This record gives sequence, structure tokens and C-alpha cells, in this order.
Amino acid sequence: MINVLMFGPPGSGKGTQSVTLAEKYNFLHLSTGDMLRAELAAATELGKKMEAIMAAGELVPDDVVIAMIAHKIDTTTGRAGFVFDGFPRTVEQAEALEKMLEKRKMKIDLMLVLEVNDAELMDRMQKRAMVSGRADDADEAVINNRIAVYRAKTEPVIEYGRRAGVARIVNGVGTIDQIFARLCNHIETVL
Ligand code: B4P
Repeated sequence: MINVLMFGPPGSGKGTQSVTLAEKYNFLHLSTGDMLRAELAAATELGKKMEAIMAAGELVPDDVVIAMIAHKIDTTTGRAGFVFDGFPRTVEQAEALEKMLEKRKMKIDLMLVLEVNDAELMDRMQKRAMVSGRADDADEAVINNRIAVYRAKTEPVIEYGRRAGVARIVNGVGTIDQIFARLCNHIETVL
């Protein structure tokens, strides 16, 4: 099993690229953002608790997302690996993932870090707001907060990936196809 982390700031294209990478390589696409939005849409107890946090662009508690991911890993069969999209988002989540994988005789094989400047991120999320209906895309102040939370809490995970020798920096500006090709080149090195 190959485990790929799709990493980058909000709006950098993690979700966009993870879907096609998962199709191409028969990976399971695990997006913690999608899982949480599904809880919101179904108005579950968990969803109701997380709604305000997500609308403000803050991170939901580590234990919530770690439990979601552990459940998915344990109930998946027939895949060549996982593409983790938007997880881990804190060093604590990264440590939890590493332990989870170790227990199951797996490891993080690759961490693909999409680099996109803040002006481009703002532009993409504001465009997405017109079609997504996402509360966290609709407001410039919330988008700025999401970028700030990324810099403060999530970016340190790159150092974690560097130390493990798995981090690869990828230019996230260009057409979706160009970026896809850049990502595939890296994945081919670990297959
Ligand atoms: P996510 O769902 O992970 O949202 P995201 O970071 O905004 O999206 P992504 O980077 O995937 O962007 P996309 O491909 O869609 O998180 C949402 C919230 O959930 C978080 O703020 C947090 O509250 C919570 N959460 C999720 N995971 C968590 C965790 N592990 N711990 C704690 N909390 C967590 O691309 C964005 C837009 O750009 C799209 O419209 C796309 O069409 C466009 N685009 C993509 N590539 C492009 C390109 N090359 N050129 C132009 N546009 C492009």
C-alpha cells in the first residue's frame, strides 16, 4: 500500500488533484474536509458541533479527524493505497497518522506540497464561493484566517515530512493538467 499526503494551503488544489490521482492509481481518496462537510449536511451531532468552527476557518479538534481517518483505514480493502487530502493539518495529526500506519505495517511514502501564493489562493476561493455554497469561501476575512491558520499550525508539518525524507515541493500554479503531471512524476518514483 502506498500512502501519499496531498499537502498545501487552503485552495491550493489538494481536493482537485487528489480526485484524479486516486482514480489513476486506484488509491482511496480520504478528504477530511469532505468527511466533515458530509457530517454538516446530514446535521449529525458531530456536524452541528463542528459547523461554527469550520465557518470561522478554524481547525476542528485533532481527535475528531484522527478517529475519522482511523475508521476509514480499517474498513478499506482492494486499493493500492491512500491519498490523504487535507490531513494531517497539525504536527499532532501527523504523529497520530504515523503511529496508525506503523501499527498496520505501513508508512507515509510521499508528501506532495503544493505551493501557491496568497493572491492566487484568495482568487480561487472567491471564485469557488460562487458555486460551492461553502460558508468558509464566502468571506474574505475568513479566507485570510484560513491562510493564517495554515501558516501557523499546518506549515510546520512540512518540516516533519522533510525530516522523514518524504516531502516534495511542487509548483501549484499552472493549469490543472500541468500540475497533475508534476504530481504524477513524483508518485512514479515510489510505486
Ligand atoms: P478542506 O476541505 O481541506 O478545504 P480547502 O483546503 O479549502 O481545499 P483544497 O486545497 O482541497 O482546494 P481545492 O482543490 O478545492 O478544508 C475545509 C475546512 O475543514 C478547514 O478549514 C477546517 O475547518 C476543516 N478541516 C478539514 N480537514 C481538517 C483537519 N485535518 N483538521 C482540522 N480541521 C480540518 O481548490 C480550490 C479551488 O481552486 C477550486 O475551486 C478549484 O476548482 C480551483 N483550482 C484548483 N486547481 C486550480 C488551478 N490549477 N488553477 C486555477 N484554479 C484551480
